[in-house]
Amino acid sequence: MPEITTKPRTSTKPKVERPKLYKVILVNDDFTPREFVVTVLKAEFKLSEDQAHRIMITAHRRGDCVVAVFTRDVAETKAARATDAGKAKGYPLMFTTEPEE
Ligand code: TYC
Repeated sequence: MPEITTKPRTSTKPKVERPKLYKVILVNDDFTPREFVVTVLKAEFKLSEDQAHRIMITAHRRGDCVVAVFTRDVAETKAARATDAGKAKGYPLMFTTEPEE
């Protein structure tokens, strides 16, 4: 009778993958009032006045700014809700999403 020997597995491949994260990006425009951008950032992303103001000013000066990172579904939902808040007031305010490297 041949003997069967088994080797313990030494692979370190994780059993659960980490979900990919997506950036929500605030895009500058020439029309949306600064204070409205701050209000939307505070409401949708639960930022403080100070955090929201810094992100708004960075987008205003550089063209865009990363607001936060989330799983894909959460990032897309928040970006759409924040963009719609501007649209409801007739502003071209825009939030986009893109995968993290
Ligand atoms: N540039 C706008 C203004 O001067 C303010 C603004 C900032 C709009 C950031 C959009 O993502 C934005 N009124």
